[in-house]
Amino acid sequence: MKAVVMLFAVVASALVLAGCGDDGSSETTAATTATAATSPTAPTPTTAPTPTTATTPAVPRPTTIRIVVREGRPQGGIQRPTVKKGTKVVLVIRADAGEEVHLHGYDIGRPVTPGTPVRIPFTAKLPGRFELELHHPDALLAVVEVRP
Ligand SMILES: [Cu+2]
Repeated sequence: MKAVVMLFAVVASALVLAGCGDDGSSETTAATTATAATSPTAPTPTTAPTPTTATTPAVPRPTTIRIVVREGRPQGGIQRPTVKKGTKVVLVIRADAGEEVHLHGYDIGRPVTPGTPVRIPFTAKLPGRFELELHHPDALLAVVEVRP
């Protein structure tokens, strides 16, 4: 029985460690798969006043949000972009320092290479407010609001 308890403890701590940070790859894969399954023609069972049919172009362009970080701070202050649920979004972060950018909630992390913009493409299918952070050093870069 002791072995079983130990195993559980190991699994539990692994889950905790995965909560914030560096496991971007597996999360991204899952998100991409789910996107393909749910996105294009699924009817939206809401009371949203905007029709999603006639005015939608065939290939929606992604919403690009650009952030420049100098000396650990987002230039122009913390951005608070708002997008509609289902929008394809690309975060483009140009940072002169730091190890990782991390989009909370969607839990997407990407390593930072100074001088090279980091791209985080994702589909905004989770409504709420989500912090985009720089890690090591830590700084809040933006808060992305996804409206249902
Ligand atoms: Cu974080």
